[in-house]
Amino acid sequence: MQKIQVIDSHTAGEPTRVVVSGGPDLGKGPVSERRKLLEAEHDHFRRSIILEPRGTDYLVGALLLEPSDSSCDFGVIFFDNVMYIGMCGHGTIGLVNTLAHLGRITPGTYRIETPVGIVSATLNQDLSVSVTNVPSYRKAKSAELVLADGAKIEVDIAWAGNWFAITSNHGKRLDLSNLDELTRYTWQIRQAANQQGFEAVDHIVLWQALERDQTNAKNFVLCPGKAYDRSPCGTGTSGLLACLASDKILKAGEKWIQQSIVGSQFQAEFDWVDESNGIILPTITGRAYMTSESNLLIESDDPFAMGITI
Ligand code: PYC
Repeated sequence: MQKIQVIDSHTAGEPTRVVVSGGPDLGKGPVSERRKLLEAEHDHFRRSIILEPRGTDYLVGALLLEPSDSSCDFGVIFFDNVMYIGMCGHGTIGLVNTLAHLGRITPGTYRIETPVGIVSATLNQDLSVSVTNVPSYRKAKSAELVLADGAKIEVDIAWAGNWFAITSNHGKRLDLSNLDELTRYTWQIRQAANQQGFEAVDHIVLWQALERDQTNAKNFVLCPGKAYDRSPCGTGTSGLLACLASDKILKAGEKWIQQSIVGSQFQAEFDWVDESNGIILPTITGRAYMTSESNLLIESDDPFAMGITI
């Protein structure tokens, strides 16, 4: 029987399952290469952890690794119900709070090797975690997409560790009672983006500015496997910041409070990497809470050992 030690947490409502031990041997190469190996030769591992009956469509997995880059403290590969995601903001916060829970780190700053670059994460004294993401930028402004029903929509395309189509021009009610419509609509945007020149786009962000409280904006984020992000999405918020920075709506160092569709929040800000090219370094702050410590068990004769694939 295979035994995989995992710790589950949620960051602003979105779950992360950190695989602490029991993962496949991927060697000691760069994490970007180990991600390719995991996908090519051990994809059943991802499926058995994330898919039903051991997982669920909105769960993100984080395989904890030794880094290959000697300047880093940890390595990680993130994955969901359909793919390996480049970076994950809520997942990095979940990983760091999990490492603290395990007694492996104390407050301080840690460098983490991901398949798309090195990020740094500070575990603050109050147990919040500030993640400085990979350099992020807007690739296209107001790209017009034609949806399957013929409607047109303008989206910004941004890189922030994952590829995003981002828009506030949607006319939709961003509310939990409207989930079916938000999912249907963002799935149409995803398909249109992939068919109309933006093949790599895997996440969709609908957002709206808020006039109340201290909160700047609310969003709905569709993840690659059609589940929605319960958190404000760390990489999605990074992508939005890249757009706001390029439009001179937000200045370097200014705080941005991003609310998710379930009402949870991340605080965000950015520094310029290269203002002339619109490249920013976003930092997202949030906190994860532990939800369980367990061993996943996989019996060799279990017909759903590798999960239920839809
Ligand atoms: O927080 O970056 C994020 C994220 C990506 C997918 C789900 N959450």
